[in-house]
Amino acid sequence: MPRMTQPDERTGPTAPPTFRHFIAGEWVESTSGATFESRNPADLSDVVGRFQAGNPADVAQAVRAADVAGGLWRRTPAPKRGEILYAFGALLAQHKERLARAMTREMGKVLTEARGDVQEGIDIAFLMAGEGRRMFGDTTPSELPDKWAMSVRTPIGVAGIVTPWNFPIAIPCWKMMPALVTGNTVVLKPSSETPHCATLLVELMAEAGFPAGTVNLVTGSGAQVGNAIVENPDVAVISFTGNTETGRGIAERAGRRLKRLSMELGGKNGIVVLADADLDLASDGILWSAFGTTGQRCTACSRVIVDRAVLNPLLERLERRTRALRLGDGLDPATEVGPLINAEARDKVERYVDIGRREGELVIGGGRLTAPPLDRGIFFEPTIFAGVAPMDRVAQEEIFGPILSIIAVDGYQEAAIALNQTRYGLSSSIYTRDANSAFRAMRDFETGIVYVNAGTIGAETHLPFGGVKATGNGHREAGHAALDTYTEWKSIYVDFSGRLQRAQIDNQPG
Ligand code: UN1
Repeated sequence: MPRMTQPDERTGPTAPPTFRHFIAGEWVESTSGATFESRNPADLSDVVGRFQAGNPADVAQAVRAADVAGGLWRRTPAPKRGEILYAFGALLAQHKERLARAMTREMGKVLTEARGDVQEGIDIAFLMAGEGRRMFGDTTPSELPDKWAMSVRTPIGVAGIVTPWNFPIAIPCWKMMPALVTGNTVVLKPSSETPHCATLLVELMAEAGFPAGTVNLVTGSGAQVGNAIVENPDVAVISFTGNTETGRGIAERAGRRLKRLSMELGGKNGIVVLADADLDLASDGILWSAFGTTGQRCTACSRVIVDRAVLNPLLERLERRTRALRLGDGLDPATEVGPLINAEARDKVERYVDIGRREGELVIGGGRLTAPPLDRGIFFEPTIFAGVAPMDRVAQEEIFGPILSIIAVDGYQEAAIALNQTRYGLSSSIYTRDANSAFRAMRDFETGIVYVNAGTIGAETHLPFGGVKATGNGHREAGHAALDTYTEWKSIYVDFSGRLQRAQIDNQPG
């Protein structure tokens, strides 16, 4: 039976609650009758909840609901749509602490970072709410007399939003806010690692006043739910953040159907440290970028390219400070580094530690943490390899964990070459006290985001976010650039001359 409110059904005194899809404004069960569970990676005995294992039939219902709701929503004045985004942003702010705690419990990032994640959702909600009163097009002169010309943004239709677990509130908001303010409706498929965060988010969206059917949530696997969204002919635009391999598969299938596609994929972000850098400042930025979120950010730094003249003093600082990092449950205020997301992620990190041991030399870390209470979760030591060459596998392949490779070079030129020697191009950084070197880096680094004297993480929502090369397909999220993903341009000509006027012909001599 459909329900209007989210249930908190417990089948026994200790059984976790079961949550539902949100389709056409109602909380409903999957037609599959199956559920899956989400667990706390800091303590695997802690089951956050059970969630619907969605299937293609559920997706078909959600897309139909979104399609129907789109008829009215696209005709709702954009400033009115924006007001609902404002209301949602305010609700997110009001519930920030509750959501942050739920996030830490479900995916492990430390509480201060979880608060930042929710804050990023609030920021984009307010930014996009304002777009309801901007959404600028061009008015421009016509080449003919008594003729008016302008271009306006129009919604594309139903947006399929497929999101990862590492920013379980921020990234769905980055995608849904611009989609909705421009008049699209959405079907959200969150990562199966973070269905609870998505459920809490969608509850607040319903409360904020998004009309029934404008926002739909279908939980479940990529194979069952994600694929069905990508293949559905009534989903006109897909926005995906995740690994490059999955993204490539989505892009191939969506490309055959000529869908609009925004892809935010892998990264192998580097920090260059020149000989004149402030090494304490650089260490701050490197530690935060490499081990913040346990290295599980698209923007995380996994390569440091350092001038040989300062290699040893930098390494000494990094080793000392890495040794002092406190690992644990992110809800504990003393914790600086939380767990990895799951056992599969830890296996992958371990495989790369083996590779790193062959390619470079282990400076610190490299092992699981198994002493109680960390044995209850998926903990891995922050790890540094030195003596790595730019083309080594640990310096080339995305690991998505707390592994940092140190590459020594001589001077800016070599550093810039090494920095760009990667198939990815999301974020990069340079530490230097020399203004000329900083400006050369801003020009030379082949990434969508460049930082000067700051780490590779911490992008702000009012600037374009995204990368070049294999990091994506040229689209940008956040900032006003995000509107491009979710709108079609319509060019409109109004001839008020009362006669036939032929462009390119009647205004030419002869
Ligand atoms: C991501 O890891 O996919 O710049 C997003 C940052 C954050 C966003 C990261 N604002 O690190």
